[in-house]
Amino acid sequence: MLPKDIKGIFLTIEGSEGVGKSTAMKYIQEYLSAANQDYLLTREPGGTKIAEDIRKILLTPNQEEKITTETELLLMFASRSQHVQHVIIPALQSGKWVISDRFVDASYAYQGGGRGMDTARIQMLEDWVVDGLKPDITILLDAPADMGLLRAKHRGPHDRIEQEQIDFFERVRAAYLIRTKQEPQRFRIIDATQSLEAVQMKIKEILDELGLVNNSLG
Ligand code: Z5A
Repeated sequence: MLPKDIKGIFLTIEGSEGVGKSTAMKYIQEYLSAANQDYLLTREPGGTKIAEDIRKILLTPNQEEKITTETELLLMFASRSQHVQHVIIPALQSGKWVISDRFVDASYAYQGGGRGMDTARIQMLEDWVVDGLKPDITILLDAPADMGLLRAKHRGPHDRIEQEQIDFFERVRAAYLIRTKQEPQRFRIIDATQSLEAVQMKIKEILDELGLVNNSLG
């Protein structure tokens, strides 16, 4: 059961490939540091030793044995269980803000939307593994799949999931947008096709809304 003594704020960043999540995380880090807010930056899949080991299995291309859709989903939630119990909940209990680069919504978007997995199965795992823990705010960086892929192209070799075709990432984007309609109070959608400055301005407005006094970032 979710402990009652959660004191920190839980914020997640979501979006398809290359929309600027890592860049947004850096900006949020600067904002929280300037506001003297105690925080923890983390990511999924990953965030603990075991969860990072699972991440390697999930993202390393493997020609010898195809990872099934079921295995992919279960491993996402296995790593999430480690992350939630060992990192996210203790940090929130200590009053830290936790900022995670992806969380449960990514499973609905990638395994549900991208792979076509029945969302009832994802919901079942969410109920079991995450046990009621919901982000206070989720920032969705939204952009057409081709733009994200273009931005991400300049990095190193593609991981296993990044090797998917554009229609996969279009389904991911569509599934994210469905999530925003289901929980409009939690999501803040940012048009990620805008300039970096414009995106950061929107992120600042969202963080300001959360009540931290921080006038040092323009
Ligand atoms: N996954 C899943 O399937 N199911 C799950 O439940 C979970 C995850 C949790 C790992 O995610 C993979 O796991 C991911 C989903 C899957 N697979 N895919 N694809 P990840 O978050 O580690 O990796 P990622 O999605 O591939 O993120 P990314 O490619 O690193 O992208 P990003 O962090 O969103 O982008 P970025 O590095 O910040 O920006 C990309 C470039 O664009 C960079 O050069 C920036 O300087 C530039 N940029 C950023 N913003 C702008 C603007 N506004 N204008 C111009 N240029 C910009």
